[in-house]
Amino acid sequence: MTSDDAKRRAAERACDLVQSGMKLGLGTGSTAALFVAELGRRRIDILGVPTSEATRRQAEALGIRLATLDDEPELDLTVDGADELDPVLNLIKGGGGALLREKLVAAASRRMVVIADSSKRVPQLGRFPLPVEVVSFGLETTRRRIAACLRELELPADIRLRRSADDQPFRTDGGNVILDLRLGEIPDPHGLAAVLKSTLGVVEHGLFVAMASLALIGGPEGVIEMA
Ligand code: ABF
Repeated sequence: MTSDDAKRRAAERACDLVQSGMKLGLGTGSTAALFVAELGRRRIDILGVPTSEATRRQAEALGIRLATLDDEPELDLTVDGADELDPVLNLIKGGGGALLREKLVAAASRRMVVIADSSKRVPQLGRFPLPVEVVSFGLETTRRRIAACLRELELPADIRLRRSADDQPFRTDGGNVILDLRLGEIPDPHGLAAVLKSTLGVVEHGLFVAMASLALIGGPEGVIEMA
């Protein structure tokens, strides 16, 4: 079974949770795109709030009714992918650069369900570089501030500015840039999340701590549910 097949299984299972009339947060990334495609295929009448311009374009093309978070500040459910998830459903997200909108939409939802293939499951977060969205003004000062915090927490201060294919700094939908933190392991996701959140220049980080209530993990044996 390919990784795409595993992701598709998880995406289809998530679609089973969707009922007509729901207000849905629509995630970003290849797994979330399979979910959106399946929603379109099943023609379930929902109102979607996309977490990126890419997802907005996909949903629009499928004829899914869309709203913004300002129109609909309370959502029933968000379905989104992840870069890593640990056994208690803490996540690293933002590999695709949409972490800020993903977090805003997930936080506005009564329930967040993660869909992924089994390669995303880890015993401890941190192998995947942690994305941190920062304002580009004063970037070097913010980078130094983050490095100092990491040293204080005895974590490696290997911080890299994300670049696009044309070697220019990658820009998020909000016009900010992303620093990827190569930490190796994150023994205390809560603690690191709090420290990053209070660092000047940081807009948001890709740690989603205690936000997801269910993960659907696709694989050859079917779909495993983690709650
Ligand atoms: C989004 O897409 C993310 O936050 C994460 O970075 C990524 C996962 O991508 P994929 O589903 O393509 O593996 O959900």
